[in-house]
Amino acid sequence: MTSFFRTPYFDPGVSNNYEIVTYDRSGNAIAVGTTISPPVGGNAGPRPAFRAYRSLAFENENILLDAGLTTDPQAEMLSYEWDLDDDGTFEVGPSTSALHATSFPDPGRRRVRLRVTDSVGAQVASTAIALRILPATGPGTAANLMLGKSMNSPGQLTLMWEQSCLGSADGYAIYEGTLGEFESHVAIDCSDDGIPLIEDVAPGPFDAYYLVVPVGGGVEGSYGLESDGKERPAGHSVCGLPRMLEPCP
Ligand SMILES: [Ca+2]
Ligand SMILES: [Ca+2]
Repeated sequence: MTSFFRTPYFDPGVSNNYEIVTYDRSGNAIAVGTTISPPVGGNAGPRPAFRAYRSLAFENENILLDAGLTTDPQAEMLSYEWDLDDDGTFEVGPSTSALHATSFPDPGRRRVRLRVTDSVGAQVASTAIALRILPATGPGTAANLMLGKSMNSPGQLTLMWEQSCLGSADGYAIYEGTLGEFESHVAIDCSDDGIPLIEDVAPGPFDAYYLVVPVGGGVEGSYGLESDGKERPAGHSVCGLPRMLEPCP
């Protein structure tokens, strides 16, 4: 029997050691090693790697997939595709963004894979990672907001957040304010469809804070809970009494 294995994992111009281990159904194993010296030059495929911010989530709760760990030996522009049900069809993408937010409507186990293509067309798929989706328990889940450097727009920030109200928020508003001057914030972006739960923003010329709030029916929901358990504005329960939304640009 002859089989072929493709791999993007090699270093050109030096000896690379590989070992193949085969198992039978009883667990007996046999290993065969070989050394290959790939020529210098040419293109090597990308090396896909990703992580999920939440491998355990409720149904319809946002899960952020981040392929930012992917590398390419030629440091080429990469495009990303996602197979969200591990059936071999990559139904999301291709996109030049390494981030993808998704959710699943039913509880159960899901396997997700990433496929990356470099600018020469070399394409490599990752192994799958498993996600566990739990039955929803109703509204009131506090949002987690993450902040990082934008991978697509140098000098900008990427805001990533989770849905804060299961099933009840259909959009979001992003506010920017000056640190130390609470309620100095003004609206800088808003959406009425709730997706994507990722936005790049140009940071202000000051020490800024950001608020991302869910929006339902034109009113602003809760800002969520602070780490000390308090909520702003005081007296509002999570996803409870709304405050009127400020005008969005
Ligand atoms: Ca390449
Ligand atoms: Ca698929």
